[in-house]
Amino acid sequence: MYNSYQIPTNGTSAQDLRTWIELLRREGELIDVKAQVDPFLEITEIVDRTIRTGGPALLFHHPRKSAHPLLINQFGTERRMCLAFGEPNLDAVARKLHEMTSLQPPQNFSEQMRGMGKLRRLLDTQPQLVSKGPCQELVLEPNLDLLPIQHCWPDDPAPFITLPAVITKNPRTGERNLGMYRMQKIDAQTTFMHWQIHKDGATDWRGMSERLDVAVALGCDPITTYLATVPFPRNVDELVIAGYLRGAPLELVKAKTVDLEVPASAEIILEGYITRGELGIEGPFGDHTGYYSAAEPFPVFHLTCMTMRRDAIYPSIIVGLPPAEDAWLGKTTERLFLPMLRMSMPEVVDYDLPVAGAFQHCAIVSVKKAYPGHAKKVIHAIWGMGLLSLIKSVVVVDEFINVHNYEQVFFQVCANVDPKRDILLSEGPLDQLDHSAVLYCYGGKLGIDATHKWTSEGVREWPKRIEMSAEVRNLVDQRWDEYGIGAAAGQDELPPDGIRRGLF
Ligand SMILES: Cc1cc2nc3c(=O)[nH]c(=O)nc-3n(C[C@H](O)[C@H](O)[C@H](O)COP(=O)(O)O)c2cc1C
Ligand SMILES: [Mn+2]
Repeated sequence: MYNSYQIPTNGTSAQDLRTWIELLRREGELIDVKAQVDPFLEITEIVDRTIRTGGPALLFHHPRKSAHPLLINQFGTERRMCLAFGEPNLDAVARKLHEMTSLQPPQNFSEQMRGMGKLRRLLDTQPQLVSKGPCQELVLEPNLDLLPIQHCWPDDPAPFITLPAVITKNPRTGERNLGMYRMQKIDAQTTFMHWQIHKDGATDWRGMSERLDVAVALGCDPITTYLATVPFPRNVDELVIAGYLRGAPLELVKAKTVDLEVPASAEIILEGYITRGELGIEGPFGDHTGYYSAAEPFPVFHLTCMTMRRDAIYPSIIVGLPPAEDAWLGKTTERLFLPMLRMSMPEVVDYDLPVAGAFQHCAIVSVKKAYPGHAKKVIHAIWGMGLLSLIKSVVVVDEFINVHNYEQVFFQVCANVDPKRDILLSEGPLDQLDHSAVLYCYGGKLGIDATHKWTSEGVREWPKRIEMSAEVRNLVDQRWDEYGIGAAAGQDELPPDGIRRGLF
């Protein structure tokens, strides 16, 4: 459980970017910047400093050389993520999603009624095709020069669209996918599409025949934008989940020049296509690993049309040395997937993907051990599960350890691990952005079993942990004021934002 917040909208969420901006402004979570700023590097430096101090979302009204305002850092804190969902904490969001994904046959009347409620919500929130939408108020010839696309870091070769919700359909089944993949600007009508090989977008691309239609939504409601970053299994339509979590269907309109539907309330839509076999060298790009990712071949996206709202707002994000704005996007996904992780591994108590591990290098998992080798089973299971299979190092601790307290975890690793007995070295697929891997997307894996070992796991008798008795703890709690020492220190395990900055 992370932090809980006062959320004025309680249970409801902003249905488009403009109501979201209004909400952020009302809640003191957004600052309007009227000074002219340069999308070439300057915005990055401003935002980087803002994020590192837990600062507000920024709406730059006058990016240089563009008539469109630029919104950034909308997702930069845990509270803003909670505001986006209209829920007091991220576990409440996880519960809501879990309700939907775990519809079971009801066992009794009251479960039946509850189940009907969920089913009704699911049916009532399916995406809906409508004939008109604000995202098509203006229908333009494609011209990316109009947008304040950021040139993020000094060694980037060009500006990159960093917060796009990219829509494709599986060429064989027609199933829709929504994903976020950066787009390097090549010229006013062309970009690259950074579909890493493990992603759903890349699956659709590999399955394409001569032409693959693509639509890109910029400036959706916050839930839809966030869901583009979530690695759901390929057969899940992120727009269905969006409706369910928003509590209202996502309205879609037919794109003008491609065979796809797009979110009606988005600020800007880029329509276009990818031609089979057409690749160019994308990157390098200052990435969320804290390093420049390598220049590599990626598909070329040709724009056929650009539609937008009048006075459209352009959304952006900066990634770089963690923690950056994507920290809370990742942490939200970590919370969202805990119930799903526990569906296939009920022994998992909690897990943590450290921000410093860029959500791909490290997982800490606490388990309720029930049999010899149980921790090692969990390590192997993580390496076989969805995108978690790309995790490089897995640390397993006992159920009573707080996985979010890295000092506690490190203590367990130091105290409980015999390197010869408790380290698992393996190999397998790694994230495409992992520059440390010996081979491309493939390399070594480390599992650390930091649990208490049992004699059945071949150890001498394990010692007892030092713990004060509950009786004495209660006594001291009650008498504390009497001692005159002042407020007890060290009760908060985590700072208010849940990120232990001192440990990066
Ligand atoms: C800000 C941001 C930028 C991202 N850029 C990329 C990218 O360029 N390429 C990529 O493959 N994944 C990128 N991701 C991760 C994907 O969005 C994520 O893996 C998501 O699950 C992709 O959707 P899919 O599972 O439907 O393929 C990015 C995530 C964020 C938060
Ligand atoms: Mn997907």
